[in-house]
Amino acid sequence: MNGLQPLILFTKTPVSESGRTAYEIRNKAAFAAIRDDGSVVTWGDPKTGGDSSKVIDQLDADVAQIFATRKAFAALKTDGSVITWGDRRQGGNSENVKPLLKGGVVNIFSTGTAFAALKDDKTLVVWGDPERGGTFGEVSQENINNVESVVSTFTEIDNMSETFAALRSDGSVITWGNRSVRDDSDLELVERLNNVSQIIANHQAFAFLLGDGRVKVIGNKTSGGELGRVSYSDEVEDDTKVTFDRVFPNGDISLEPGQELYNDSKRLKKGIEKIVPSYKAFAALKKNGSVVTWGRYYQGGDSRAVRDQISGDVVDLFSCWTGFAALKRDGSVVSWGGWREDPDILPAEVTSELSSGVVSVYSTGQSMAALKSDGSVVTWGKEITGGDSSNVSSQLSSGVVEIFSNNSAFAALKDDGSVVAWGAPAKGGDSSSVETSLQSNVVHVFSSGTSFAALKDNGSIVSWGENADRFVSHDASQLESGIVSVSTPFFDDKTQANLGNKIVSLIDVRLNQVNSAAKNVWLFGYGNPDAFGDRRNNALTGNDGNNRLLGKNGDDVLNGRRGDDHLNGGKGVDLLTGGKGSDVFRPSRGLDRVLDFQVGIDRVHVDSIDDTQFRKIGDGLLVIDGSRRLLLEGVDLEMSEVSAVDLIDNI
Ligand SMILES: [Ca+2]
Ligand SMILES: [Ca+2]
Ligand SMILES: [Ca+2]
Repeated sequence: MNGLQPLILFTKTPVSESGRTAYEIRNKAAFAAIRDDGSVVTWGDPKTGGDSSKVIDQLDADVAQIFATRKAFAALKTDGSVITWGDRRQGGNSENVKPLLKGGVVNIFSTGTAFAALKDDKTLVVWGDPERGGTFGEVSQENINNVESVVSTFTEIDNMSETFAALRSDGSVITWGNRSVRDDSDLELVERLNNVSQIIANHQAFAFLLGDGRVKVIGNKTSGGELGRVSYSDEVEDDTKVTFDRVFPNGDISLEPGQELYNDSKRLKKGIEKIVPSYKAFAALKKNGSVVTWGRYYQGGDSRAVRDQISGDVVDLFSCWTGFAALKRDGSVVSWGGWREDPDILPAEVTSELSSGVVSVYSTGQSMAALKSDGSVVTWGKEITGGDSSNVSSQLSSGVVEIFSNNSAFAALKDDGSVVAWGAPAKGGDSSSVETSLQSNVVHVFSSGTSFAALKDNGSIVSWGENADRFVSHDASQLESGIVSVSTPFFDDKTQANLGNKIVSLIDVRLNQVNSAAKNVWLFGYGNPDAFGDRRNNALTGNDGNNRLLGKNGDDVLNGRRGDDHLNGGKGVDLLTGGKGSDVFRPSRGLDRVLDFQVGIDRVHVDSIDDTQFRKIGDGLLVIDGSRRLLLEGVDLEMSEVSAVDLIDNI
C-alpha cells in the first residue's frame, strides 16, 4: 500500500493473540504518540498512562520507541535511557531500577503489569508488580544473562497470572513471576530445556517449540500446561474442579461431569512448525499441514468437530481468546472454539463465505474477521464485539486492504484511505463522531484495548472510542500535525534506526546525541523533522516535509528533498540541494554551493541586507554576507537585476 511506504522503520511483529504480541501487551485505554521533534503526546484514560505530566519534561525530545503494560508506558530514548509513567504498581514507577535505566537499553518487553528491559550486554532490568514479573523473585540476577527475547503469559480479564519466560542465546530458558503458572515440576522441566527456538504463551501456560520440531509445555494443567490434554474442567479459586457436560456436534461423545478423556499428546511428538495461543488453549500447525490442539475445550482446545478439515493442507493459523482459525491452501478457512456457554464460534451460515479467497484473518478478543483477495471482509464470533458486521456490510464488500482491531471492535482501512469501524459501539465500533475525518488519507490505524487512533498522511491523528477524547497532560491540538508514530505492540515502531553508516529517522536527529557511529542521516515519515550534523563530513537528507538541515563543521552534503526546507552548511565547504518546494539557504563559512537555486521560489537568508553583496562568478551568483558566502550555481542574473529580484529573506 503506497500510503504506508514512508513508515519504513516499522516492521510488523505478529499478533500472538488479540491484544498482544508474544513480547508486549497493548495498553488498556490510553495512547502515547511520538511527534516529529521526538517529543511525546499522551491521551486517553489518565489512570493507564494517558496522563504523563509527571515526566513531561523528560519526554520533550529524542524518544525512539514506546512500550506498554496494560496500565503504564515506558519510553526508550535514542541514548538508550528509559522514562516510565502510568499506574505506579504496574510499571509506571521505575524508581527502584533508575540507575540501570540511564542508558544501554535496546528493547523492552512487558507482561500486563511489569516491564523487562533488555540491555546491550544481554542482561535484563525488570520493574512493575513485584509478584508478577516486576522482580526476579527466587531467580538469581546472575543467571539473567545472554537473553535474546522475553515472552509473557497474560490475562486481559482476570489479570492474575503474569509470568515472564526469557529465551537465551544458547536455547535455554529462565522463568520468573507468578508462581501459580510454574509449579515445581514446571521449574524442573525449564531447567532441563535447551534447543528452544520459540516461546509461545497463552494466559496461563507456556509452550516451548524446540529446534527439532517437538514441543514442551508448563503452566496451568487445564489451560494447555499439560501436553496434548484437552481439559473439560475449569479450576476454580478454591482448587476444586468443575467439569462441564459437553455433547459434541457429531454426537459421538457425551462427557459426564468428572470425565476427562481426550489426550492428543502423541501427535505433538514431532514436526511442529508453528504454535498459536487462545485464552487457555494452544493450536499447533505441523509440517504436514495438519493441526493439533490442546487445553481448555471450549476455547479451541477440542478440535475434533473439525478434525477432518484440519488434517492437512493448512498453511497458517490465527487465534482470538475464544478460538482458532486455520487458513488452508485453497484459500478456505476453518474456525472452531467459543465460550463455555456458546462453544461454537463459527455459525453455519458463514461457512460458505469462507470457502475460498481468504488472505488473512484478524481478531478482537472474541470475534474474527477474514480479509479476502477481492477486498471484502467476512466476520464471525461474538456479535457485539465485531462478529456482526451487518451494519457496515455494504462498505466491507470491496476495497479493504488491512484490518485493525482492539478488544471489542474492528477498523478496516480501505484503498481510498477511508476507515470503516464496527463492533462494540462505545469501544471504537461506532466512529460516527469522527466520520468525516475518516473518509480519506488514513495511512495506519493504532489501537488501545478500547479505542482507535488513525494516523493520516498530513501527520494528524483521528481518535475514537472509550476515553479517546480525554486530554490531561496534553492538548488535542497537539494531534493536528507532526505525529509520526503511536505506541503499538504490533510494529517494531522505532522512530530511529541505524543502517550501516546512516541513521534513518522519523524524528529530529542530533548526531552527537545519538548512540551510533553513523555520520549520515536520512529523514522519513510524515512529519517535519530536523537534522543536525557534527564535526565530521555529514550527508543530511530531508523527507517530503519541511526540514531544517544544519551541517556544522566538516564538508557536508545537504539535500532537502520535497517541502520547504531550511539548509545551512555550517563551517566547511558544503554542497546544498533544496529539492522541490520553497527552500531557504543560509550563507556560511567556507564556499558553499547551492546546486538547484530557483529564482523567485527559493531564498537566501542573510543577517543584514545592507551588508550583503552579490558577485557574478562563472554561471553563478556569489552572495557575500560579511564573512559568510554562498554560491548560487546556474543563477545567471545581470547585476542590475539582482536588487530587484526577490532573493533575500531576512525579515
Ligand atoms: Ca558536519
Ligand atoms: Ca524536505
Ligand atoms: Ca559552509
